[in-house]
Amino acid sequence: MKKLIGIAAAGAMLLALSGCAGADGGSAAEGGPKPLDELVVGFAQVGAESGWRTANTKDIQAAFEEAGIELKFSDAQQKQENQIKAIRSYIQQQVDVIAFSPVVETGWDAVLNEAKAAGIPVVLTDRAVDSKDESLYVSFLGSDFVLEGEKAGQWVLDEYADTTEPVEIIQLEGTTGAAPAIDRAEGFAEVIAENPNLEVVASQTGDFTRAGGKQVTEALLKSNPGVDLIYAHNDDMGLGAIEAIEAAGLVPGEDIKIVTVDAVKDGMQALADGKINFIVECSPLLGAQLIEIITQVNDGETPEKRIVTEETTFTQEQAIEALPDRQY
Ligand code: GZL
Repeated sequence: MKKLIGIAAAGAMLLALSGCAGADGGSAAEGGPKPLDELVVGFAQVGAESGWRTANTKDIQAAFEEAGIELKFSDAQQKQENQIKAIRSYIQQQVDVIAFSPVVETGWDAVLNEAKAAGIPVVLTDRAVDSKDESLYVSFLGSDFVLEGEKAGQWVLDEYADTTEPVEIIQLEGTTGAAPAIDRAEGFAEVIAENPNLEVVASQTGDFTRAGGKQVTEALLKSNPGVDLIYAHNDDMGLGAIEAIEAAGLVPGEDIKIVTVDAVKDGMQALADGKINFIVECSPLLGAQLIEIITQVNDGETPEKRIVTEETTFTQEQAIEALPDRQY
Protein backbone atom coordinates (compact mmCIF):
# COMPACT_ATOMS: atom_id res chain seq x y z
CA MET A 1 0.00 0.00 0.00
CA LYS A 2 2.87 2.34 1.04
CA LYS A 3 4.49 1.94 -2.38
CA LEU A 4 1.21 2.83 -4.14
CA ILE A 5 0.77 5.95 -2.00
CA GLY A 6 4.34 6.90 -2.86
CA ILE A 7 3.68 6.60 -6.60
CA ALA A 8 0.39 8.51 -6.39
CA ALA A 9 2.06 11.33 -4.46
CA ALA A 10 4.97 11.44 -6.91
CA GLY A 11 2.41 11.57 -9.75
CA ALA A 12 0.68 14.55 -8.08
CA MET A 13 4.06 16.33 -7.89
CA LEU A 14 4.67 15.65 -11.59
CA LEU A 15 1.31 17.20 -12.49
CA ALA A 16 2.24 20.28 -10.43
CA LEU A 17 5.57 20.58 -12.25
CA SER A 18 4.01 20.47 -15.70
CA GLY A 19 1.81 23.32 -14.51
CA CYS A 20 -1.45 21.45 -14.90
CA ALA A 21 -2.28 20.32 -11.38
CA GLY A 22 -5.29 22.64 -11.36
CA ALA A 23 -8.41 22.12 -9.26
CA ASP A 24 -9.45 19.29 -11.55
CA GLY A 25 -5.86 17.98 -11.54
CA GLY A 26 -5.89 17.71 -15.35
CA SER A 27 -3.63 15.17 -17.04
CA ALA A 28 0.07 15.84 -17.50
CA ALA A 29 -0.51 15.80 -21.29
CA GLU A 30 -2.75 18.92 -21.06
CA GLY A 31 -0.08 21.03 -19.32
CA GLY A 32 2.78 19.50 -21.26
CA PRO A 33 6.48 19.86 -20.41
CA LYS A 34 8.15 23.26 -20.04
CA PRO A 35 10.86 24.12 -22.60
CA LEU A 36 14.18 23.18 -20.92
CA ASP A 37 15.44 26.77 -21.17
CA GLU A 38 12.51 27.85 -18.98
CA LEU A 39 13.23 25.27 -16.25
CA VAL A 40 14.91 26.46 -13.04
CA VAL A 41 16.53 23.92 -10.66
CA GLY A 42 17.84 24.64 -7.17
CA PHE A 43 20.79 22.49 -6.03
CA ALA A 44 21.93 22.47 -2.38
CA GLN A 45 25.45 21.00 -2.33
CA VAL A 46 27.13 19.61 0.83
CA GLY A 47 30.24 21.77 0.59
CA ALA A 48 33.74 21.53 -0.92
CA GLU A 49 35.27 19.18 1.66
CA SER A 50 37.03 16.77 -0.69
CA GLY A 51 38.32 16.15 -4.18
CA TRP A 52 35.24 14.02 -4.73
CA ARG A 53 32.89 16.90 -3.86
CA THR A 54 34.75 19.32 -6.12
CA ALA A 55 34.51 16.84 -9.00
CA ASN A 56 30.82 16.24 -8.25
CA THR A 57 30.07 19.99 -8.30
CA LYS A 58 31.99 20.54 -11.52
CA ASP A 59 30.21 17.66 -13.22
CA ILE A 60 26.75 18.83 -12.16
CA GLN A 61 27.41 22.42 -13.23
CA ALA A 62 28.75 21.24 -16.62
CA ALA A 63 25.71 18.99 -17.15
CA PHE A 64 23.29 21.89 -16.54
CA GLU A 65 25.32 24.15 -18.84
CA GLU A 66 25.17 21.52 -21.57
CA ALA A 67 21.41 20.96 -21.08
CA GLY A 68 20.69 24.72 -21.09
CA ILE A 69 18.79 24.44 -17.79
CA GLU A 70 19.17 27.26 -15.23
CA LEU A 71 20.93 26.04 -12.05
CA LYS A 72 20.72 27.89 -8.74
CA PHE A 73 23.62 26.46 -6.69
CA SER A 74 24.51 26.73 -2.98
CA ASP A 75 27.47 25.39 -0.94
CA ALA A 76 26.41 24.51 2.64
CA GLN A 77 29.97 24.23 3.99
CA GLN A 78 28.96 20.81 5.39
CA LYS A 79 26.29 22.36 7.65
CA GLN A 80 22.77 20.90 7.57
CA GLU A 81 21.19 24.19 8.63
CA ASN A 82 22.69 25.86 5.57
CA GLN A 83 21.29 23.16 3.28
CA ILE A 84 17.84 23.54 4.85
CA LYS A 85 18.06 27.32 4.42
CA ALA A 86 18.99 26.88 0.75
CA ILE A 87 16.10 24.46 0.14
CA ARG A 88 13.68 26.92 1.78
CA SER A 89 14.94 29.72 -0.44
CA TYR A 90 14.45 27.54 -3.53
CA ILE A 91 10.87 26.88 -2.39
CA GLN A 92 10.34 30.63 -1.98
CA GLN A 93 11.72 31.22 -5.46
CA GLN A 94 9.30 28.53 -6.73
CA VAL A 95 11.97 26.64 -8.66
CA ASP A 96 10.74 23.75 -10.80
CA VAL A 97 12.88 21.03 -9.14
CA ILE A 98 15.08 20.87 -6.04
CA ALA A 99 18.08 18.52 -5.91
CA PHE A 100 20.52 18.05 -3.03
CA SER A 101 23.03 15.71 -1.41
CA PRO A 102 21.94 15.45 2.27
CA VAL A 103 25.02 16.05 4.43
CA VAL A 104 23.56 13.70 7.08
CA GLU A 105 20.71 11.16 6.91
CA THR A 106 18.36 12.59 9.53
CA GLY A 107 16.36 15.81 10.05
CA TRP A 108 14.91 16.40 6.56
CA ASP A 109 11.19 15.54 6.84
CA ALA A 110 10.02 19.07 7.77
CA VAL A 111 11.69 20.90 4.90
CA LEU A 112 10.90 18.12 2.41
CA ASN A 113 7.24 18.31 3.43
CA GLU A 114 7.40 22.05 2.73
CA ALA A 115 8.72 21.31 -0.77
CA LYS A 116 5.98 18.70 -1.25
CA ALA A 117 3.29 21.17 -0.11
CA ALA A 118 4.68 23.67 -2.64
CA GLY A 119 4.42 20.97 -5.33
CA ILE A 120 8.18 21.03 -6.02
CA PRO A 121 9.67 17.60 -6.81
CA VAL A 122 12.91 16.78 -4.93
CA VAL A 123 15.75 14.60 -6.25
CA LEU A 124 18.33 13.15 -3.84
CA THR A 125 21.82 12.93 -5.38
CA ASP A 126 24.83 11.12 -3.85
CA ARG A 127 23.62 10.65 -0.26
CA ALA A 128 20.33 9.34 1.21
CA VAL A 129 17.91 10.55 3.87
CA ASP A 130 16.48 8.19 6.48
CA SER A 131 12.89 9.42 5.99
CA LYS A 132 10.26 6.67 6.05
CA ASP A 133 8.06 8.75 3.73
CA GLU A 134 9.36 7.94 0.26
CA SER A 135 6.87 10.35 -1.32
CA LEU A 136 9.15 13.19 -0.12
CA TYR A 137 11.50 12.64 -3.06
CA VAL A 138 10.98 11.43 -6.63
CA SER A 139 14.32 9.65 -7.00
CA PHE A 140 17.60 8.86 -5.19
CA LEU A 141 20.64 8.76 -7.48
CA GLY A 142 23.89 7.61 -5.89
CA SER A 143 26.28 4.81 -4.96
CA ASP A 144 25.63 1.72 -2.87
CA PHE A 145 27.87 2.66 0.07
CA VAL A 146 27.38 -0.64 1.91
CA LEU A 147 28.71 -2.45 -1.19
CA GLU A 148 31.68 -0.05 -1.27
CA GLY A 149 32.48 -0.99 2.34
CA GLU A 150 32.11 -4.68 1.47
CA LYS A 151 34.54 -4.33 -1.44
CA ALA A 152 37.10 -2.65 0.84
CA GLY A 153 36.59 -5.40 3.44
CA GLN A 154 36.98 -8.14 0.85
CA TRP A 155 40.38 -6.79 -0.20
CA VAL A 156 41.51 -6.80 3.46
CA LEU A 157 40.12 -10.34 3.94
CA ASP A 158 42.07 -11.54 0.88
CA GLU A 159 45.23 -9.60 1.81
CA TYR A 160 45.44 -11.25 5.24
CA ALA A 161 43.91 -14.64 4.35
CA ASP A 162 47.02 -16.56 5.45
CA THR A 163 47.90 -14.41 8.46
CA THR A 164 47.69 -16.18 11.79
CA GLU A 165 48.62 -13.07 13.83
CA PRO A 166 46.13 -10.38 14.88
CA VAL A 167 45.79 -7.57 12.28
CA GLU A 168 45.18 -4.15 13.85
CA ILE A 169 43.00 -1.79 11.77
CA ILE A 170 42.32 1.93 12.24
CA GLN A 171 39.15 3.22 10.57
CA LEU A 172 38.93 6.89 9.51
CA GLU A 173 35.19 7.54 9.36
CA GLY A 174 33.47 10.07 7.13
CA THR A 175 31.17 12.80 8.48
CA THR A 176 29.26 11.55 11.52
CA GLY A 177 25.68 10.68 10.53
CA ALA A 178 26.36 10.80 6.79
CA ALA A 179 25.02 7.86 4.75
CA PRO A 180 28.44 7.02 3.21
CA ALA A 181 30.07 6.97 6.65
CA ILE A 182 27.38 4.78 8.21
CA ASP A 183 27.14 2.38 5.29
CA ARG A 184 30.86 2.06 4.44
CA ALA A 185 31.53 1.15 8.09
CA GLU A 186 28.66 -1.39 8.04
CA GLY A 187 29.74 -3.11 4.83
CA PHE A 188 33.40 -3.25 5.90
CA ALA A 189 32.61 -4.65 9.37
CA GLU A 190 30.31 -7.31 7.91
CA VAL A 191 33.02 -8.71 5.61
CA ILE A 192 36.07 -8.59 7.91
CA ALA A 193 34.06 -10.36 10.62
CA GLU A 194 34.77 -13.54 8.62
CA ASN A 195 38.37 -13.48 9.95
CA PRO A 196 38.60 -13.06 13.76
CA ASN A 197 42.25 -11.94 13.40
CA LEU A 198 41.07 -8.72 11.72
CA GLU A 199 40.21 -6.16 14.39
CA VAL A 200 39.24 -2.48 14.14
CA VAL A 201 41.18 -1.23 17.18
CA ALA A 202 40.15 2.43 16.72
CA SER A 203 37.56 4.28 14.65
CA GLN A 204 37.14 8.06 14.50
CA THR A 205 35.70 10.64 12.14
CA GLY A 206 38.03 12.74 10.00
CA ASP A 207 34.96 14.45 8.45
CA PHE A 208 35.96 13.41 4.90
CA THR A 209 38.77 16.00 4.86
CA ARG A 210 42.53 15.62 4.33
CA ALA A 211 43.28 17.72 7.44
CA GLY A 212 40.86 15.59 9.47
CA GLY A 213 42.47 12.38 8.25
CA LYS A 214 45.95 13.64 9.14
CA GLN A 215 44.94 14.89 12.60
CA VAL A 216 43.11 11.70 13.58
CA THR A 217 45.87 9.45 12.25
CA GLU A 218 48.54 11.37 14.19
CA ALA A 219 46.59 10.80 17.41
CA LEU A 220 45.65 7.17 16.73
CA LEU A 221 49.19 6.17 15.72
CA LYS A 222 50.33 7.26 19.17
CA SER A 223 47.69 5.18 20.93
CA ASN A 224 47.95 2.24 18.50
CA PRO A 225 51.66 1.87 17.60
CA GLY A 226 51.09 -1.65 16.26
CA VAL A 227 48.53 -0.70 13.61
CA ASP A 228 48.82 -2.71 10.38
CA LEU A 229 46.19 -1.09 8.14
CA ILE A 230 44.14 2.09 7.81
CA TYR A 231 40.66 1.95 6.21
CA ALA A 232 39.67 5.50 5.26
CA HIS A 233 36.11 6.25 4.10
CA ASN A 234 37.53 8.53 1.40
CA ASP A 235 40.78 9.27 -0.46
CA ASP A 236 41.21 12.68 1.15
CA MET A 237 41.40 11.25 4.67
CA GLY A 238 43.72 8.53 3.32
CA LEU A 239 46.00 11.22 1.87
CA GLY A 240 46.02 12.96 5.24
CA ALA A 241 46.93 9.63 6.86
CA ILE A 242 49.89 9.29 4.47
CA GLU A 243 51.23 12.64 5.71
CA ALA A 244 50.89 11.51 9.34
CA ILE A 245 52.50 8.11 8.67
CA GLU A 246 55.47 9.71 6.91
CA ALA A 247 55.82 12.30 9.70
CA ALA A 248 56.06 9.35 12.12
CA GLY A 249 59.00 8.00 10.08
CA LEU A 250 57.01 5.07 8.68
CA VAL A 251 56.36 4.02 5.07
CA PRO A 252 52.70 4.27 3.95
CA GLY A 253 51.59 1.29 1.86
CA GLU A 254 54.28 -0.89 3.45
CA ASP A 255 54.67 -0.40 7.24
CA ILE A 256 50.98 0.57 7.34
CA LYS A 257 48.72 -0.44 4.45
CA ILE A 258 45.93 1.92 3.38
CA VAL A 259 42.56 1.18 1.76
CA THR A 260 40.32 4.08 0.71
CA VAL A 261 37.12 4.89 -1.22
CA ASP A 262 36.53 7.40 -4.06
CA ALA A 263 39.37 7.02 -6.67
CA VAL A 264 39.88 10.75 -7.29
CA LYS A 265 43.09 11.72 -9.10
CA ASP A 266 45.20 12.44 -6.00
CA GLY A 267 44.16 9.14 -4.46
CA MET A 268 44.87 7.25 -7.67
CA GLN A 269 48.33 8.87 -7.87
CA ALA A 270 49.09 7.74 -4.29
CA LEU A 271 47.89 4.24 -5.26
CA ALA A 272 50.11 4.25 -8.35
CA ASP A 273 53.01 5.36 -6.10
CA GLY A 274 52.33 2.48 -3.69
CA LYS A 275 51.38 4.72 -0.75
CA ILE A 276 47.77 3.49 -0.88
CA ASN A 277 47.19 -0.24 -1.51
CA PHE A 278 43.62 -0.44 -2.83
CA ILE A 279 40.84 2.01 -3.76
CA VAL A 280 37.12 1.36 -4.12
CA GLU A 281 35.66 3.75 -6.70
CA CYS A 282 32.75 6.05 -5.84
CA SER A 283 31.78 8.00 -8.94
CA PRO A 284 31.05 11.74 -8.51
CA LEU A 285 29.91 12.02 -12.15
CA LEU A 286 26.17 12.26 -11.44
CA GLY A 287 25.36 15.29 -13.63
CA ALA A 288 24.11 13.55 -16.77
CA GLN A 289 21.85 11.16 -14.83
CA LEU A 290 20.49 14.06 -12.76
CA ILE A 291 19.56 15.91 -15.97
CA GLU A 292 17.86 12.72 -17.22
CA ILE A 293 15.75 12.51 -14.05
CA ILE A 294 14.80 16.20 -14.30
CA THR A 295 13.84 15.79 -17.97
CA GLN A 296 11.65 12.80 -17.12
CA VAL A 297 9.94 14.74 -14.33
CA ASN A 298 9.40 17.68 -16.67
CA ASP A 299 7.86 15.33 -19.25
CA GLY A 300 5.41 14.04 -16.62
CA GLU A 301 7.16 10.67 -16.39
CA THR A 302 8.02 8.87 -13.10
CA PRO A 303 11.79 8.29 -12.76
CA GLU A 304 13.24 5.17 -11.14
CA LYS A 305 12.95 5.60 -7.35
CA ARG A 306 16.52 4.36 -6.78
CA ILE A 307 19.31 4.68 -9.37
CA VAL A 308 22.64 3.12 -8.32
CA THR A 309 25.76 4.49 -9.99
CA GLU A 310 28.21 2.17 -11.77
CA GLU A 311 31.65 1.91 -10.15
CA THR A 312 34.65 -0.42 -9.82
CA THR A 313 37.84 -0.93 -7.78
CA PHE A 314 41.52 -0.24 -8.43
CA THR A 315 44.78 -2.04 -7.61
CA GLN A 316 48.14 -0.31 -8.10
CA GLU A 317 48.56 -1.70 -11.64
CA GLN A 318 45.01 -0.67 -12.59
CA ALA A 319 45.59 2.84 -11.23
CA ILE A 320 48.79 3.25 -13.26
CA GLU A 321 46.81 2.24 -16.37
CA ALA A 322 43.73 4.38 -15.63
CA LEU A 323 45.46 7.60 -14.47
CA PRO A 324 46.23 9.15 -17.89
CA ASP A 325 42.52 9.19 -18.88
CA ARG A 326 41.08 9.91 -15.42
CA GLN A 327 38.37 12.62 -15.68
CA TYR A 328 38.63 13.62 -12.00
C1 GZL B 1 30.16 9.74 -1.45
C2 GZL B 1 30.29 11.18 -1.01
C3 GZL B 1 31.45 11.31 -0.07
C4 GZL B 1 32.79 11.00 -0.72
C5 GZL B 1 33.66 11.96 0.01
O1 GZL B 1 29.16 9.62 -2.39
O2 GZL B 1 29.12 11.63 -0.38
O3 GZL B 1 31.50 12.68 0.36
O4 GZL B 1 33.19 9.67 -0.57
C6 GZL B 1 32.78 13.19 0.00
O5 GZL B 1 34.91 12.18 -0.58
O6 GZL B 1 33.24 14.14 0.88
